Amino acid sequence: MEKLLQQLENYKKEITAANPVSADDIEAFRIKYLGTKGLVKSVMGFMKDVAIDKKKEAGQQLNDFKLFVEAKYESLKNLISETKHTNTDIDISLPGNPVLVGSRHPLSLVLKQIISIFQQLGFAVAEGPEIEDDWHNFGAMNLPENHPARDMQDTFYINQNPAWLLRTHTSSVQARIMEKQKPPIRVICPGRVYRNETISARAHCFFHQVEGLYIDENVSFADLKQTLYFFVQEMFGKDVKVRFRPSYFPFTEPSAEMDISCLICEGSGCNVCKHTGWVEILGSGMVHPTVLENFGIDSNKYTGFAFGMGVERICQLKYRVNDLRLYSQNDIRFLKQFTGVV
Ligand code: 2U9
Repeated sequence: MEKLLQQLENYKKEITAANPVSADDIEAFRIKYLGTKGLVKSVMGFMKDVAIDKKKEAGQQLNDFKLFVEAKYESLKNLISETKHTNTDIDISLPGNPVLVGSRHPLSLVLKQIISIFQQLGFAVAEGPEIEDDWHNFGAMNLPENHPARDMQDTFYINQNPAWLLRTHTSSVQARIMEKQKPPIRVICPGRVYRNETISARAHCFFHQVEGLYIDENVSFADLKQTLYFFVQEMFGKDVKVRFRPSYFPFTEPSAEMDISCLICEGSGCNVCKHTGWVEILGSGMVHPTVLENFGIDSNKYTGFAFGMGVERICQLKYRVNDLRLYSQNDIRFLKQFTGVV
């Protein structure tokens, strides 16, 4: 028994020191120690020479020895499968598979720029729901019941509940702000709006707006003009000229549309400006007293100006995008032209 234990210790030392690396050497190790004619089988044969009262202990020792050899063999196999991956299969000198990073959508780029210009003037940014009720989209905005903008032709109503509609402008967001907040209010509201129009190069069933609202004591039309002049100079450059034309919106009085000098022909006349030298870029006006009173704001104490612009329109003028459908077709040849332009 003593001799057997000594013998097993010697074998363990030999096995611990064994260091086969290649697959062939590890297989030779298996055959030598764990094969049908291997060492583990042959030491098991010693059992028959062990005295009867020592058989239990000897069996234990031999079994431990077998587990020891098997564990060593498993660790050698794992080692080879790890080195196989790092050294043999992967050629680290090969160029990697290119990852397409993509780029910002032109409307996102332009929107980001519009927001940052108004932020410089102290405007906060607010967002609101795209599904609205009649009051926030129309009623509060002084749009009378029979106004054409309420017509089923223009507005998408929700089938399940026609009291709900898809907002036709982001004025509904300003309405929600005026409900909660008292003047001074200085905010811009960017977002998607919906109108039921036949899709063409010049119209889509949705587009993006930025509307602005500034209400305080002594806000004047001069403030409106200077604010919007600053905006176009930042957006289109210092040389751009502006003009205001009288207009009409139910929610502003007086109302005005703003044109900028044509960026293509610099005022001399071309197709883009229809030979007028001017292109329309946004609508604006002094907030109608009725709209202020709708929210409990004293129109004798407070005045305000508001404006609205289409992001697609600004992007069209800045980058000469002449078909509205391009913005939503996901054509990579169109989209990749805007990588890093702003
Ligand atoms: C409140 C009061 C007044 C927002 C305004 C316009 C003029 C305007 C159009 C421009 C092109 C919409 O995207 S477009 O089709 N918008 O001309 N929007 S004043 O007036 C408001 C808003 C909120 C409480």
